[in-house]
Amino acid sequence: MSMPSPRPPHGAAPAAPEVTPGTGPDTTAGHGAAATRAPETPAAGLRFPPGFTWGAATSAYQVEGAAKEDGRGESIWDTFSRTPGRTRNGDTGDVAADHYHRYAEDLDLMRDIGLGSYRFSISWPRVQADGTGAPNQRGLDFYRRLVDGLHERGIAPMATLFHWDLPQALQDAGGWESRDVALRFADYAEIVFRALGDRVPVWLTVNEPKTVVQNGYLVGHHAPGRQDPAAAYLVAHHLLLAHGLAVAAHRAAGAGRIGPALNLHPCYPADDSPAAARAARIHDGYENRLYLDPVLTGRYPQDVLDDLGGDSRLARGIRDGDLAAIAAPVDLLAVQYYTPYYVTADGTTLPRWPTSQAAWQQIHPDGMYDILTRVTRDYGPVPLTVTENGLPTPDTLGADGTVDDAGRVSFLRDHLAAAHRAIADGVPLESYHVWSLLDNFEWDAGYDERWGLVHVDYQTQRRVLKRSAHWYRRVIAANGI
Ligand code: GCO
Repeated sequence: MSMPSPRPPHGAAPAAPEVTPGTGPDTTAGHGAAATRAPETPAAGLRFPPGFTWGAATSAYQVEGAAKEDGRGESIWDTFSRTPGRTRNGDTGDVAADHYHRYAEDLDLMRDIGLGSYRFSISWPRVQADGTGAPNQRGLDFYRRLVDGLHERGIAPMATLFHWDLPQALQDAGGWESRDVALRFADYAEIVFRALGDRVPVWLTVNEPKTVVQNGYLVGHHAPGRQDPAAAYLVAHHLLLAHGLAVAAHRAAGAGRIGPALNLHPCYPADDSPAAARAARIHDGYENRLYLDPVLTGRYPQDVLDDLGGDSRLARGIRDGDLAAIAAPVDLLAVQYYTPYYVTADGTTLPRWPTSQAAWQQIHPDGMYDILTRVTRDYGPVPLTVTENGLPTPDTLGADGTVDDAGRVSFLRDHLAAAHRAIADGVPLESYHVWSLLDNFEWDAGYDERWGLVHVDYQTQRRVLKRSAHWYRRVIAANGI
């Protein structure tokens, strides 16, 4: 079986030299020299289409904190992060950015930046402490307050139903290896649609199923921390089934649009050999087509099924009607882009571009263009939204009270230029969300990596808009870069 290349655990040797913000080498081959351009110089005066929506994203476990409040149950990330040795510095999401208590202040920051859309996730264990049964009204009330607060400020809510924080009780009952969890997810989705459906115009079902598969079940450096390749692809099937069942529940409930959130990675051959081309193709199967194909065409990619073997747990786990359920028509596809892969003839991956502070992330803006145009070319004109794109930078609060994250400004500008080019070439991209609004709990990397437009002092929970947030405000006002 070919091994995909999930994000390496923290501590793995960096793939290539890290970029120093603002002074890094030109990572934008063909798009001007990043190294010599002042960070706030507009790339080319690029205007986005009228109505294009600008947003930022977070997820529940990464920002909310309030881990034990108002009836919230335990999630697998509570268990995982409290297990010694699992996260950097033993960090947990117990407090995180305290968004649960400070959401009103955060909503004001969003308005100040000028966001048109806020993509957040709903914590399943806040809504159903054990993942089943009657809803916890206090949990739902929090999201109602959040959604109302967004509307009051003219910001469109975009809600993700599952961003990895599976109720621990469901993990104890088998987790995503158990088909039953997909059915429980549909019940949970129905509860949430009933409570918030009238106020949320866009829903996302499951966030990055691939990362659960790869990081949670292959490499094991995300919850639930397993290293079980056979289970991993059965987990993929059940996550996709959960997606499809949630889409069906949404149709029954009515209002709004819905789709999945997939992290996609362009997979390029590392050299010109036919063997590298073949290896890149199967790599692409594991990274992209394993998720895109069933959702958008109702079939698993045959090369991946063959590679896994006819008696794989995935193959055995597919029941009649599953693929039809998974392929329930979606209204939009949410794309998350961070890094490309370069695949050698033997199926391993090589770095080609400088990485960010996250060793797994090579900075390659053209990859954004390539992945967006590819989705449109291969799957037709399904409306697209970018729901995550960003990088960590080692931001510190200066003596003058500012945070100069010049590296984030150049990263975002170059990726937006690539997105603009994709739109010009016919990609129906309707919105873009920076990952992330706030510095937050970056999973196994804890609080060491700062991904936000807004700096968070974790001692005081004081927020400061970084230079990138001020820059993004101008981008939004101009509807372009
Ligand atoms: C993901 C998640 C986010 C991460 C972000 C940075 O893509 O892994 O959706 O929760 O924090 O991507 O790694």
